[in-house]
Amino acid sequence: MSKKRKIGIHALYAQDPIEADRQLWGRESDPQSRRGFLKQAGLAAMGMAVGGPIVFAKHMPAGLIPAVLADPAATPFALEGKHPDLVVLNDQPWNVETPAHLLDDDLTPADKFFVRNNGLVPPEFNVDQWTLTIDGEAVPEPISFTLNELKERFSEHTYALTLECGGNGRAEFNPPAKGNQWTTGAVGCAEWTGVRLRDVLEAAGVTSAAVYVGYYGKDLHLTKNPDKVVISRGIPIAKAMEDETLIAWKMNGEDIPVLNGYPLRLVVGGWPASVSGKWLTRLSVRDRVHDGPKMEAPSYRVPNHPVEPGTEVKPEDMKIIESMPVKSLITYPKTGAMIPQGKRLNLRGHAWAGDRSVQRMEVSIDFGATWQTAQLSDAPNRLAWQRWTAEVGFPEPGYYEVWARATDDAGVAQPMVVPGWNPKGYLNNATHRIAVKVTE
Ligand SMILES: Nc1nc2c(c(=O)[nH]1)N[C@H]1C(S)=C(S)[C@@H](COP(=O)(O)O)O[C@H]1N2
Ligand SMILES: [Mo]
Repeated sequence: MSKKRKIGIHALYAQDPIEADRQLWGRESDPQSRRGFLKQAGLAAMGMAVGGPIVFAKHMPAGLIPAVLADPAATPFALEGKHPDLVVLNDQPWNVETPAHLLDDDLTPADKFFVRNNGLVPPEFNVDQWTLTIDGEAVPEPISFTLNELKERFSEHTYALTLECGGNGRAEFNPPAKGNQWTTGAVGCAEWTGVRLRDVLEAAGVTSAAVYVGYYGKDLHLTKNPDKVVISRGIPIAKAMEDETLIAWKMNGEDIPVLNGYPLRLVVGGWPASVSGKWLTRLSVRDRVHDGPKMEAPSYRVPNHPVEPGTEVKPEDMKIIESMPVKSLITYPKTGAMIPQGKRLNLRGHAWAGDRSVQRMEVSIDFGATWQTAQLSDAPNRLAWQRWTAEVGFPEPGYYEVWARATDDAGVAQPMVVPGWNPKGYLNNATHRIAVKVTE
């Protein structure tokens, strides 16, 4: 399905069926024949692209573009348990983003929460036997807790916490960065329930040698090699010890969805969500910066100094991303809204700022020439996004764009254009904009 955008053909048949066959199916078709005869390899590749084997492939006319690829707006095969209008960027592994208007809820419901998997969801397991082991140089000896022991032994805490993928907004960088082409939807804010990571580290006897806490999860590497670790990132000990850093088993009061880390995950608000390890089985309390897969450059790192777009940056010139930058979304109305002349429009959205809070929210209907202050609510707790609302009027019928800009408590505002290019396309916090048409 990741091929969809590249093909981008809306017609039922390609203009040039022979060329289309070559591109789509990897075969040469017979111009005299109404059918194309697929090579095995082409068939397998097409099966991957459409999400399953094409049962009646032998009847498929030459040059036919499968409907699933022909309509770039459609997300045909919804991910089980997720809202059908989430956008599938990749299904091996699953990477699925949420359109802005579906992020309108105060707390993102489980079925609308984005999915970013680096590997495959863990194969079947017995949740009663799930254990979490704490080990590493900065604990006296490894210690394990079953899920039930965690629940019984430590006090439970609930926080609303915003998770945003470090690569959210990547699609806008130029030259493009490889990786999932997230637009605006790799973000969500849910209420998470669990125990404090700090309480568990203290029970494990964390020593003053602790520098970093790295996680390990039960997901399966894409190669299906059980010995290969998919991803093992971590956070500095100070972030690990914050009140809001949770080892969670509930999202919005229910079991966490399997795709989002059931039965146990780390939730570290305000930092790239890649540090919020899913399917959590082990925490390693390190006496150095953790060195698991995807800690090394260029993963989740940006250049130390601004670079010209397209520059190759040496690993030693990159730093690990910590707090995410200030950002906001317009979640109502959906882009493309039409409103009658004379009617005022109520806008809504969320704003967040990593470890900081958002201090000011503004909207513009004239491409940023003038700005109007929006109402901004306090967050329910630290590291949760904040609701904003605004009411705007339009002078005359026509096309408008609504732009929204947040400023954090250190006075840093979102840029109106895509900020600092970096090799992996992280940290795009440019202002969100929507199209509005005012009709006569
Ligand atoms: N075990 C494990 N944890 C993981 C990942 C993963 O692939 N495996 N992906 C990380 C990344 S890059 C992100 S952005 C978040 C996404 O969390 P979500 O799928 O619940 O939205 O999980 C993080 N935790
Ligand atoms: Mo991510």
